Amino acid sequence: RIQTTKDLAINGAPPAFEEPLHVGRPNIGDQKRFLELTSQILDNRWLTNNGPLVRELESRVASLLGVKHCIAMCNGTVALEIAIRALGLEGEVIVPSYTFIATAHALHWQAITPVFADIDPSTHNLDPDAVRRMITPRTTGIIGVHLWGRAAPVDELQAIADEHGLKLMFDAAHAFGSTYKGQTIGSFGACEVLSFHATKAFNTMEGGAVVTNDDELAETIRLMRNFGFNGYDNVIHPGTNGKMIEVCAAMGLANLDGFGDIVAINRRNHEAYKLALNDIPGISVLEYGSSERNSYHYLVVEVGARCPADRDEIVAALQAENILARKYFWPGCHKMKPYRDLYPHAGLLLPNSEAVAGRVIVLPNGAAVDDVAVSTIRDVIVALIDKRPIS
Ligand code: T4K
Repeated sequence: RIQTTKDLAINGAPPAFEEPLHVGRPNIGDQKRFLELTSQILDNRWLTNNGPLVRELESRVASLLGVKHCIAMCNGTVALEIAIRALGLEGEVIVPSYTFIATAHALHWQAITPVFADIDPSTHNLDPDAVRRMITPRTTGIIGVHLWGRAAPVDELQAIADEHGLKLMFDAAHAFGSTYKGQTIGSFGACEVLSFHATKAFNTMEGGAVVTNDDELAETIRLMRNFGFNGYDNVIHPGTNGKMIEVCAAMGLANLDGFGDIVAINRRNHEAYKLALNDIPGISVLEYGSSERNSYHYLVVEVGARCPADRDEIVAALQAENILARKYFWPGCHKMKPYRDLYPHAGLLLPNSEAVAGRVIVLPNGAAVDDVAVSTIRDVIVALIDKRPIS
């Protein structure tokens, strides 16, 4: 048991855990069902190209989210790229910098300039006033990100888009099953993009989807996902290969039924983490509130100025114990190599993004986390700040 600084692995003691405790350990649902479906795939010899399991997954996700169309893809990044292209975005598109790099890359990859707008430090999502400040004559769209599954300011962003004639779409990679004003995320903006990556609350190993209520857009996206084919030998649209394979759909179908159980485990862990950590000076566990649904997948902790240890010291101490805490999404897209050379002064416009990126730690969550893990994480932080003055 860790009681003093001498017991910490950073000071030479053995690590608290022999095996690493990961952020993003995949949730595995009904394993028997997955293996049955996989065997069915092999028997049918239908492995990809809009197979029966992909179509079943699309229809189940669409009805779960209350949206007309779900177009499954090989991953969330390709889904973003296709949605951006299908919407005809070009020139400049406004995005947060405080997000996973894929949001910016999906634009840059298509020679569109991602223009980074600052976030509201209390929500970690785009600040509508900051978005307004970044609009130029070259702006064609806005991509809001529902970070940590908490909805972006959908109504405010829609109002800005309408006022300036811009397209609005959402990166909903974190937001499977979340709500905004009581409505399930999936129907907002022109379309929303989901990620079903292995590390997400709901996963298909690799995978993603575009969801939309727009029939014409859905049709274009379906064509673009499959090289623009409209039947054999007939290409009617430019396209790429964004198809989901049947094995991934099988994983999705096997995971879908257990999604509620995963959320319940995450919620329970969230309560345990709050009890264990919130009385440490300067430490606070991000709240999801009771008025909206959230998968509680991301266990986000903010390290404030009152904490005697800084964020990086805490992460280093936890990692030494084999608790692989992450600094998502430090340092912000605008400071990553492909963008920092393009926008050397972007940081001046992004004070909140930089501050939040400097104080967030994401901790392990899901079925692998138990009370021992939570109390060990508390013990590590308490031992680290032992006898240091509180600022
Ligand atoms: N937009 C947003 C806002 C996103 O967050 C993402 C993805 C996207 C778009 C793009 O969607 P995809 O194209 O990925 O579908 C991870 C994920 O790779 C990425 O999907 C996710 N966001 C991001 C937040 O996290 P890394 O670089 O942190 O992953 P990595 O390899 O370090 O894995 C995380 C931890 O999970 C590790 O400690 C190991 C553990 N792990 C991972 C895998 C894959 C396992 O235990 N088993 C596994 O199979 O990006």
